[in-house]
Amino acid sequence: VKRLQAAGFEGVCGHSALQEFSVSNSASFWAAAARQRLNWISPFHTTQDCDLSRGEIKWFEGGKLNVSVNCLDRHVHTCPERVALIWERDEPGSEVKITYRQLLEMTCRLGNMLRRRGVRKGDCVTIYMPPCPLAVASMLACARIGAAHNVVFAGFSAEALAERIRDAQSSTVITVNQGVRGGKVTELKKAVDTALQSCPTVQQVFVAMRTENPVAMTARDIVMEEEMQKEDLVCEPAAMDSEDVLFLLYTSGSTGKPKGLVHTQAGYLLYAALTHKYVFNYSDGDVFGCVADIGWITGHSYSVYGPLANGGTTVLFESTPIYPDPGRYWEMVQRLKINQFYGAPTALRLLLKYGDQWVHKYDRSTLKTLGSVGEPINTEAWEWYHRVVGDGRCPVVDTWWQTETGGICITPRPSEPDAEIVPGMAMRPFFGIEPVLMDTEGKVLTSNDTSGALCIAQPWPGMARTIHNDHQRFTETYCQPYPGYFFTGDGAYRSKEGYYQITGRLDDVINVSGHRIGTAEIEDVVNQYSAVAESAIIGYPHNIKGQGVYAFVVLKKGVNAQEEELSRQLNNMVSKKIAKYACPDFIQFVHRLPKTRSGKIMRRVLRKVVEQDLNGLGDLSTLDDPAAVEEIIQEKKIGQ
Ligand code: 6R9
Repeated sequence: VKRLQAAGFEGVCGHSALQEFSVSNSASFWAAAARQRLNWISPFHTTQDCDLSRGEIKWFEGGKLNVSVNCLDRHVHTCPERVALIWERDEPGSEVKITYRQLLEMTCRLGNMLRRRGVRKGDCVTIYMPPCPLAVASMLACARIGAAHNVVFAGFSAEALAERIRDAQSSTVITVNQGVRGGKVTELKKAVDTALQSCPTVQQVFVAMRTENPVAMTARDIVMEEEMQKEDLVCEPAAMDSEDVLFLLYTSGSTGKPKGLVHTQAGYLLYAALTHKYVFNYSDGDVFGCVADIGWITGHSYSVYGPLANGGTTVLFESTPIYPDPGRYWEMVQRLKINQFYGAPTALRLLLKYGDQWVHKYDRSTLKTLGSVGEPINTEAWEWYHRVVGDGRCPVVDTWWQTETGGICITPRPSEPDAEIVPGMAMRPFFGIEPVLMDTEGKVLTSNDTSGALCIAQPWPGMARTIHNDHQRFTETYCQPYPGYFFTGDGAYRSKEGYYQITGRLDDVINVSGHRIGTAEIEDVVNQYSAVAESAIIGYPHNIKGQGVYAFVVLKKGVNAQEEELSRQLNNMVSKKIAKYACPDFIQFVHRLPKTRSGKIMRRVLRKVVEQDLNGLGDLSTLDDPAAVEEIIQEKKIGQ
């Protein structure tokens, strides 16, 4: 143990010993890591002060640091001309490279601009932008002056944006005039205008010009590039406490309202940096290609904070996997000489259908590690990724984690480049992570070859600290289901060898093309439609999207409308209020929903119906009216 502590743990003793040490001596492990990996303005005095049962999580108290200094200034001192960002724009071959020096300058100008325009430490700035250098610089500028950021995925509708701006109480929004994706222009500034009709707190909107097309500007709008040019290249970084808020990021839960998970400074950054380095075996000079949007946690941790904290070169991907053709990813790998590629199973499933020739066309010899994230990866996609994309040479790391965990928690090769990998398994915990499986009674399952609810037994620095303005929801969701443990909402299987495989959500959250969405959120929108009495939204297996959306809709009595027209209108509403990906693939109008006698919709039964597993309907004895199920089976839309 002494040796491990002294050596700071790099390359020492092999993975198992290190992993054991990191869990049983978590405070000394993380203290050593924090001292070694982060630049501190003043040192922390208490490594950890956590009470999982109350959801009180504090790391590195007493310490002061600035996240943007850790991501920029310290690398500018050693290698100012190293490329920090490669902006892979929608049109292949039009990429833009930004060095660490340039990114620091952009960040400082933006930091000064925000400060001069009244943004203060503790304020929250909403960023509604596609992946681009100005978006990253905006995030880092917030970090520099001590404001929190709230990045909203640019695919979200105006209403979804408005809800997040209101909840975050932002008075400043940063956006672009238009987005460009898959050869199409999206009207992002217009969406902001619509959103702001219901956001009275917003006083100013900075608009960066992604395209040359002018957009309508109002008195509160400011052209960002012009404004930045007025600013100084030097911006004094704020000295932040370890536990000050770094950002909010909204994600879906099992009830209607999205929750703004809160991540703080030091612990989050340390965890993103360490996982980025060890999970992907990232070395100096590598080009890291995470194709996630910056509006998701994957973009935060592995396009922005992890790679930049490590002084890496990171790709910002603006396009889609099939633009201009299904060879896009691999053409990009060849052109940018990407060494680690990190993407989602849904894209792989889509691409493998187009055939191997799209992959073979391009030189992928730079690739060293292939990562997967966001949803379970099926064997076919895993094998294809490994055999075709990686030519059987590159390890595939199936990384399990969540917005809540801040960074990767279960993954095949934390620090051990030659470890065994079982296809389709997330395998082993990262340092400091102690996964446990729980049975239905809330007892820890100690044996192997068993399945249960996945919990994590002790806190780690990257975990979310609370839900913005709703700590009670935080403790109820994550801490109370299994007191003393962090509950993930996922189920998992632990193999005979002790390896983990994630089996999927245990709650009413579904995963459509890697986008997490609560079924209740969609129901909420559908139920707002005047003709609808009630609805039930169910996820069903979909061979490309992973899960698709199936809607059961009960109309109000006396409504006599055309089903096709109604379906079209309901789809429009969902797309307008949430996003396109949340739209149902099937809408089945039914007379009634199967309910328990206490009035709860029996989703389990509906799920079995859409999965076409009629033998698995299970116990129907609590059903109020068994005929309801029969009707639904007769009229079901799927599998006909
Ligand atoms: C990083 C991210 C989290 C949920 C999570 C789980 C699913 C993520 C997975 C996976 C199986 C993997 N998930 N990675 N399921 N294998 N490798 O995706 O965060 O958007 O918060 O979603 O995604 O169900 O609970 P987030």
